[in-house]
Amino acid sequence: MELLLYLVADPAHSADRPFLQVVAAALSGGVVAVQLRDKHASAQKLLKVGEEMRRIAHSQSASFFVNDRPDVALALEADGVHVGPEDLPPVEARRLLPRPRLLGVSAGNLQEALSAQEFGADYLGVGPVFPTLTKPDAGEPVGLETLAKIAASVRIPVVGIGGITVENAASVVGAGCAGVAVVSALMGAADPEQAARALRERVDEAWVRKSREGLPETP
Ligand code: TZP
Ligand code: MG
Repeated sequence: MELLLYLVADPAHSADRPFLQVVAAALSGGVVAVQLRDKHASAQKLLKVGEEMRRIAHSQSASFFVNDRPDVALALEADGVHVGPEDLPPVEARRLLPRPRLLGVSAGNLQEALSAQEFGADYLGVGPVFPTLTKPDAGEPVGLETLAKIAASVRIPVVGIGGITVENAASVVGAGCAGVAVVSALMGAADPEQAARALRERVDEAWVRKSREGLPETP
């Protein structure tokens, strides 16, 4: 499962541009996983947009996730679903969407992270890492230190989310995350393809640094 750069695609943040065009551009720039997040859409609308988004994502070898709705993820044959505290609990989402479909779960602290792992999550979205205006009810930022503690305490990959930009993306990977998840850094970018490329560069560099640090010194 690739999680280096995960786009949480929400049409409410695409700055009045054609939503799927923004998503396609971000995918061309290096997004490896995309999640359809639309808090206001009917199931019908999610199916229609999701069908197209899955096609675009798969044409770029990216994974396609649906936010909140295991039923819609199932109907769309999505690669997975992402659930948070107000959605079906992970154990129920897992029952509806057995493996090999992927289950992503939001966690804001260590206890939530461990519990999500126990109930079958394949990856965790931990945040908000930094302050964000995108999700006003996201709670207090967890910060890099807590993020690192969570990432070190679970066996499954963690993506950081919330307030992540090209300036701070490397620190999130440095804290132990597999990748970064963003909304506004890509949905609101003037040039989403270029913005994705710049983010991927920072994330990839941070991974190279991390792998080097993990290697023994060469004599
Ligand atoms: N979950 C925690 S923070 C957040 C979500 C969906 C919003 C992230 O948006 P942005 O614009 O990348 O800060
Ligand atoms: Mg949710």
